[in-house]
Amino acid sequence: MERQTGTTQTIVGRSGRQAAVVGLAALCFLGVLSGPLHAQAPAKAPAGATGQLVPLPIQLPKPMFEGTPQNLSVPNLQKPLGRPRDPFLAPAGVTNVAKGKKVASSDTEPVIGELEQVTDGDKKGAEGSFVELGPGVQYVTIDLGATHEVFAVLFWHFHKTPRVYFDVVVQLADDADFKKNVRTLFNNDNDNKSGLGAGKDMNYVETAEGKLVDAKGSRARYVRLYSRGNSANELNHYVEVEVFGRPAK
Ligand SMILES: [Ca+2]
Ligand SMILES: [Ca+2]
Repeated sequence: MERQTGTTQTIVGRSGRQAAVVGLAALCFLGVLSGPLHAQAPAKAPAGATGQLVPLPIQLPKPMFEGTPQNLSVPNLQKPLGRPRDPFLAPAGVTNVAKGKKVASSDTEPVIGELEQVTDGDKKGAEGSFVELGPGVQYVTIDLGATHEVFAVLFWHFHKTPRVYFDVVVQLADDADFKKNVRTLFNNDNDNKSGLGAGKDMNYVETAEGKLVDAKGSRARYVRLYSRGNSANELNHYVEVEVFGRPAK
């Protein structure tokens, strides 16, 4: 649609109203003919990208609830999209490089479950498929084992029931202690309660789709996710964290 609008504006500038009317009619005609074909065409790579971009090979778990989440009195809450998330494009061959990787945490003795569950590939929303960390600010750190080009971080805190996790911050770094080359990909702690700096991202409701954060091909070995309790209790949970990337050259 953007391209069609641009073409129409060009015609108006060049040849006046009559040409614009003719151009619009032609575009509408073309639109009728090509509309269904366009709808089925695969997503195109943005101009200037190197190599072929394809949708991330995301495999979603079964939803545990349907429809619009119940009313949650949470400020700065993102409105649900009401349809599946658009495909996220990344270079062909990018996979979940976090699967089975080592996980460390601010809570070394989880209340329920084990830290390994953060990267074990089990994304089910059911009981037994999440690790529960203590109250307050807690984080998990995933060691990718080597420097990777990271394109997206996809994570599920909990998706058995609709919840909002607070002060979600996602960071990349070159070291396990997050002192070297720290980059923040997402931060919805807008009042800086967690002390990592105020973020501008919005609160969101957990669903089976998980939360996908753009990492723009950043190079990093370590990925860290923070949270500070949720709308149902003060605890912190992780069902799974996926990091879509490829080994850095
Ligand atoms: Ca898991
Ligand atoms: Ca906050």
